[in-house]
Amino acid sequence: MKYRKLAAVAAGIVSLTLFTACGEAGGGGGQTPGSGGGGTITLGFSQVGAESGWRTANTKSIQDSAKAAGIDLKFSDAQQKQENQIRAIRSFIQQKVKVIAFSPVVESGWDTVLKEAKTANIPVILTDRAIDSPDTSLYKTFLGSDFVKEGRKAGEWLTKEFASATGDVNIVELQGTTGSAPANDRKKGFAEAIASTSKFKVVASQTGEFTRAKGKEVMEAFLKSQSKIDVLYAHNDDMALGAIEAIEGAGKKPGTDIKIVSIDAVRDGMQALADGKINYIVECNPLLGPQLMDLVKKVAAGEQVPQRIETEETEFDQAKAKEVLPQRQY
Ligand code: GYE
Repeated sequence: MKYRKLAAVAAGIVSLTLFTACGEAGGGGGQTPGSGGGGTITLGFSQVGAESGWRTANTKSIQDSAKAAGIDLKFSDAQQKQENQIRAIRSFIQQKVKVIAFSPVVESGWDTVLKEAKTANIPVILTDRAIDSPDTSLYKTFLGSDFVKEGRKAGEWLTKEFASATGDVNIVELQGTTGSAPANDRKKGFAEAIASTSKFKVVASQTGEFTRAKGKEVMEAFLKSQSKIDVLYAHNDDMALGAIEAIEGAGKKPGTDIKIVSIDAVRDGMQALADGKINYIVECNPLLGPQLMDLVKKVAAGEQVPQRIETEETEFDQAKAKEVLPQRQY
C-alpha cells in the first residue's frame, strides 16, 4: 500500500518534470515561454532600490517606457541588497520571463545565478551598473554610463578650480554603495585626475551609501574629525545634499567655505548648484528606459546587439544650472 502510494507520487513528479521540460522548450503547440497572449514580451526587471533621486527617475523611465512599448514589466525593488536581487532573478527564471534586465547593486558575485538564467535560455541585459565577471557570455549587453569618466571629470574640474592654490587642498570623499560599480569607478577616475598634483590630499573617504541621510551623518563625522576641509567630493547629488545640511549645521557655508563637486545632476542637485551651494555637477543620465526597451525587443527576437552601449552626458557649473533648471525633467 505504502509502496503504491510512493510510486504514484514518483509518477506524478516524472510527468510534472516532462511537462516543465516541454514548456521550457516552447514545444507542445502552446505559447512561447515569456510571451503572454498576442506575443507580448515579459520583462523581469530587478532594480537596486529607491536610494536616490537618480534611482527614482530611472525607475519611472523604465516603467513609463515599458508601458509605451507594450512590454509586460515585472518590477522588483531589491532595497540595495544583493540577496534580494538574486531571489528576484531566480523568481523571474521560474516564471519563464522572456528577458531579464537588472541593475546590479554590487559588481561581484553574479556568476551562479546568471548561469542559471543562461541554462534556462533567458537572455540577460545589464543596465546602469556593470558586473566584474570575466564571463561575458552571461549577459547580452550593458547599457549605462562610463563611471570612471565621470569621476575623472570631477577631478579635472577640481584641478582647474584650484589651479592657483599654493597650500594643501584637503578633500573629503563620500563614496557610493560599497562594492558598487559607480562607487568603485568614480573613486578611481577622480583619484587618477588629481594624482599628478601633490597639493590634493584626500584626508577622509567613507561610504554614504548614495543616500541623503547617510551623506549627512558621515559629513557630520568628517566635520568633527577634520580640522580643515576645503572640498567635498560626493559620488552623487543626494549625499552632497545631505552633507550640505551637515555643513550648514556646523555654521559653515557650503559652496564657499567648502567647495562641493558631485555627480548625477538631478533636479534637487541642480537647484543647490544654481543656489551656489554646490560648485559643479557631472551629469549621469538616468533616463535609460527607451533604449532599454529597444534592446529588450531585439534580444527577445534573437537579434545581435552591441556588447556595451554608453549614454551621452555633460557637466554643469552654476551658470549652466540656472539656465537649464526650468526644463529639467527630473
Ligand atoms: O549615480 C546614484 C544612484 O548607479 C548611476 O546609483 C547609478 C547611481 C547614481 O544611487 O545616485
